[in-house]
Amino acid sequence: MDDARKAELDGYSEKISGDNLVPLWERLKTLVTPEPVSACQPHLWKYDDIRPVLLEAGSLLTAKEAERRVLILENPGMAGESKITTSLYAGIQLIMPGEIAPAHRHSQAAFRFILEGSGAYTAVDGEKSYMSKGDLILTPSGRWHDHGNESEEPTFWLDGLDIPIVQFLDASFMEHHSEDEHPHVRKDGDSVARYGNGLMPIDFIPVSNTSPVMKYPYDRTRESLITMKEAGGPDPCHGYKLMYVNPVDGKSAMPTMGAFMQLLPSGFETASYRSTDATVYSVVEGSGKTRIGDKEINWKPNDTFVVPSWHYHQHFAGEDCILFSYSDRPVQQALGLWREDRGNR
Ligand code: GTQ
Repeated sequence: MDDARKAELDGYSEKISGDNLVPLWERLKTLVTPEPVSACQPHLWKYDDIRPVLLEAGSLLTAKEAERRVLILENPGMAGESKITTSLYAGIQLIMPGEIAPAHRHSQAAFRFILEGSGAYTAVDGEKSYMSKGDLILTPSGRWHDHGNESEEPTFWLDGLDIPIVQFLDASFMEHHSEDEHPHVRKDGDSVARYGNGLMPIDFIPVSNTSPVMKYPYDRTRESLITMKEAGGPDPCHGYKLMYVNPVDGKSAMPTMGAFMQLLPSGFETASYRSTDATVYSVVEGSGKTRIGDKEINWKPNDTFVVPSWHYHQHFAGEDCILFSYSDRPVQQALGLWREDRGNR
């Protein structure tokens, strides 16, 4: 393009900018890309780095003062945005013995993936789910929830929330309960007994598209994985991988976040794989490494790491490893956008 034409086109853009108009021909290439382009970067957060500073926050302010005593895991490619991936939030929460994190409810859905401690709980609409390492506990959209710690030890967990999705849709509502604790109106573990044993009350009518099971205990998840491993036949890309499901419809336990648990046998090396759902991993057992493009991340238990959308990656298990992960996969699948590439190049 010669200088005169460029000046003419620039002049045109300048002229219409005051009318809140922008020529698409200047933007098309960045708006509609041939492949996903993301600010999200591969990154590792080591539990050994987070634990001491979070404990320090434990003596700086109470759970009640903070409302939630959490350190946000912020992706270095999206500083200031409180996101771990473009669509999802992650934080590590601490509750000290005897504390209550007061009851509130919000549009954002959350889950707790327990890292350390036992005897603390999350109560959802007054039903307590007690925490042990590796448990997944749901807090569906719009339900009252408070956290408490009846044990003698600090309890740490990974919070996964769909905050950036709700923000993107401008659909956030939040309220505080009049009391710190919602009245404990239901028996502890009620939802697991009713819906989590391969049974369901006859004529049950679901009130939402989130699983009615509030807790997926680790001992059961682990038993499933170990049994599968003993039977053999790992998937080349995933090892032995399970998805947390809503027993009502067999779909993802949560509509906005897919949650998964996988076992990689000692010495296993996964085949190169990529998918459009950026994925957050929390290491439950074992140590190993993950190669993401040309970056290598060495991880061990309770570390958190992120694999961005459409990045080839491979996991290497130094010993038998169990990895929890979550992503926006159910959102992309509901919209017909999800893609994977099993490396058959
Ligand atoms: O526990 O309700 O990490 O509302 C961020 C927002 C946790 C919670 C977070 C929240 C919570």
